[in-house]
Amino acid sequence: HQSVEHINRALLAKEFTLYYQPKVNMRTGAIIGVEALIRWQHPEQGLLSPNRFLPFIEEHRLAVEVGDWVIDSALQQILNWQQQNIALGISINIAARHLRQVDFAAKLAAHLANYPSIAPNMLELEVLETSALGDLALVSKTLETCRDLGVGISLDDFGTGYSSLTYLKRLPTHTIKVDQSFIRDILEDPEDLAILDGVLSLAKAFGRQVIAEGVETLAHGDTLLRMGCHLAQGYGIARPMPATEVPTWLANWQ
Ligand code: G
Ligand code: G
Ligand code: NA
Repeated sequence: HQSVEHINRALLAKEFTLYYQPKVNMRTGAIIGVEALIRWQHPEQGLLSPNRFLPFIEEHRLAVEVGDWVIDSALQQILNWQQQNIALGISINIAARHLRQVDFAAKLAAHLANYPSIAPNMLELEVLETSALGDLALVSKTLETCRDLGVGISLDDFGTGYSSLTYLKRLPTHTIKVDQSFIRDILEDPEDLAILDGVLSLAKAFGRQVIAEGVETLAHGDTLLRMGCHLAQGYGIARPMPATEVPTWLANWQ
């Protein structure tokens, strides 16, 4: 399934789908949104996770087509939930190649204009810190335009790339997502705890929110709360699920 032709056919056949993983405020219990995670419902191979096909897509211009599909699908889903009286924002992952397109922000504005009943702050872009973003001046300008549209911006997998601090300083992000590799061992590893503490101070100084990724247990949640990190996402809260399961999950939360 690693060819441009296969991916294009899958797009046409509507074989891609988005799963959604909730993000919560553990202190208040509020649901702050969901992250959209792409899956490929392959006719022969079943449900494929992104690591099976995204690396290939991101080497090609296809990253733009798939990325545009993700933006439109997320907006469609926000509208669909709105019509069920569910006000739920969606975060989408943006590939570096997609973000580097000079018309990225203009196209995002055009997508939003197709959904006049959706407030732009219902959409958030997760920018992957590990992917070389390339021309930082261009990316920063693009993200500023997106921010000015009202769209949220978060810096994903924070701490794992080679230019975390530069990105923190230069990119207009609202939120930092601490990579799950720093969260996993916080119960037993004082060094990871020190990293988390440092990231929380940095974020505070820069006026950014922090969300912890990969929160798998209640004990992780308790430790994070004690450290002052209230926002969390992870299997301990919910696994990524199809859109149809989200309303039931919301009704049963707490
Ligand atoms: O569930 P998980 O296997 O969903 O996702 C693995 C990784 O794939 C995520 O960490 C994320 O960075 C990436 N990913 C998931 N969905 C998308 C998407 O729609 N677009 C892009 N560019 N990356 C995605
Ligand atoms: O980096 P990004 O936020 O896009 O990461 C999402 C990836 O992490 C997806 O593959 C998702 O399925 C996975 N994920 C989400 N929560 C957890 C968790 O609690 N533990 C682990 N191991 N993976 C998680
Ligand atoms: Na992400």
